[in-house]
Amino acid sequence: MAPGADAHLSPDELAAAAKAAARALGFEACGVADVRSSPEAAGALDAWLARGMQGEMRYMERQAAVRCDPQRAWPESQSAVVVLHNYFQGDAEPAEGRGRVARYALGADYHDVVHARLTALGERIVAAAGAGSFRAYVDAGPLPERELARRAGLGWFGKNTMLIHPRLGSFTFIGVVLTDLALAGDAPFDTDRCGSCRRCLDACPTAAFPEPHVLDATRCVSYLTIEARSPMPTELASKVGDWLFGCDVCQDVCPWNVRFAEEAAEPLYRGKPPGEWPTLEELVRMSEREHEEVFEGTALERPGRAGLSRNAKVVLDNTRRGR
Ligand code: B12
Ligand code: SF4
Ligand code: SF4
Repeated sequence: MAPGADAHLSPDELAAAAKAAARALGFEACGVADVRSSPEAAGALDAWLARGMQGEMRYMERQAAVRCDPQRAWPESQSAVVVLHNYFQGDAEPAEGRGRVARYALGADYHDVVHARLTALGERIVAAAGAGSFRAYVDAGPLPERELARRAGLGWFGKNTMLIHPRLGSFTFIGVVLTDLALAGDAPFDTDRCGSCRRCLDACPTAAFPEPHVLDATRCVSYLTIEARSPMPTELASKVGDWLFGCDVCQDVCPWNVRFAEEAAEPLYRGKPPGEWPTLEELVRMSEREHEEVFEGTALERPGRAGLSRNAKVVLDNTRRGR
């Protein structure tokens, strides 16, 4: 392993400085993970890909080798500072004539919000050390973010595959700052606190869990409404119900969220009032320009006008059938 950048502070002092900076920037939890590759995570990812559960998400195949080895993403990296940002919004009921939007997408695009904050975090770590460099990742890069969060002591993998923090629940984004500085690592979260519960598995509207801890993305409403570009398979479309974008069902039923999820402190994650969202009928008719005007800067840009219009038609059909 190449020697890390020369810091003025000890690994313990640097880790403490990073955690204080993360708190000051509004992250609810922060831990430090080592950046070694993970054979278990690589095995889980390979098995998932071999079963074709990634569907049209070709980037998951292309990046497979890099995904479980942060040092292939950035060879100089020595430590991963991992943070959680709570985005929970209590009541996310849509208004009459509108579809349901997953809570993570109600406000500003988290890629922008978290990335800006991670950059500030990286700068503060480097400033505290007096040396070094960093790279910030949230969702868009080829990192095993849940595995890094578990290794940083931030939670366990629920049967619904979510990273669950014992005091925050799972309505959190995971952000990662890789740095070439050496920071003292935290103890990995090694216990599974799901016990005999299986509420998420039973509640999933499309039966997307072939077994606990494994999600067949090709059946998941989140994939079908956000990532997939093809028309929705008829068998699944009728089960999507009123979800226009994403899905929160397997998190809503989780006791760890029922008990601990609190309204996000971050105002940027708050959505506009339910009555101000476009109606399903409006979404079906919307032009490219209107789509851009309404959804610019939000996660709803991802499926594009065609994707959202497809979803709106599915929800309209389901509503008419009384689902
Ligand atoms: C592809 C993807 C999806 C796909 C597939 C989801 C999935 N479960 O795999 C789809 C489009 C369906 C999706 C949906 C959602 N997603 Co998504 N998604 C991702 C992405 C880009 C990669 C995930 C991945 O690698 N999947 C492949 C499978 C095999 O990996 P996995 O189940 O996560 O398992 C990994 C680890 O758990 C570990 N592992 C698994 N088993 C074992 C066993 C052992 C012994 C060990 C050591 C390790 C290990 O290794 C695996 C490979 O890294 C990540 C961002 C990132 N770069 O990581 C976000 C991410 C997972 N998504 C996120 C979110 C918020 C969502 C949604 C809630 C959005 C919504 N409301 O609609 C849903 C949740 C659905 C669900 N129950 O998972 C967050 C999750 C935050 C959290 N607290 O867990 C992430 C981390 C993005 C972020 N930076 O915040 N997503
Ligand atoms: S997000 Fe919805 S569709 Fe996807 S696994 Fe969870 S409950 Fe099932
Ligand atoms: S609903 Fe139950 S089984 Fe599913 S993730 Fe939560 S605690 Fe685990």
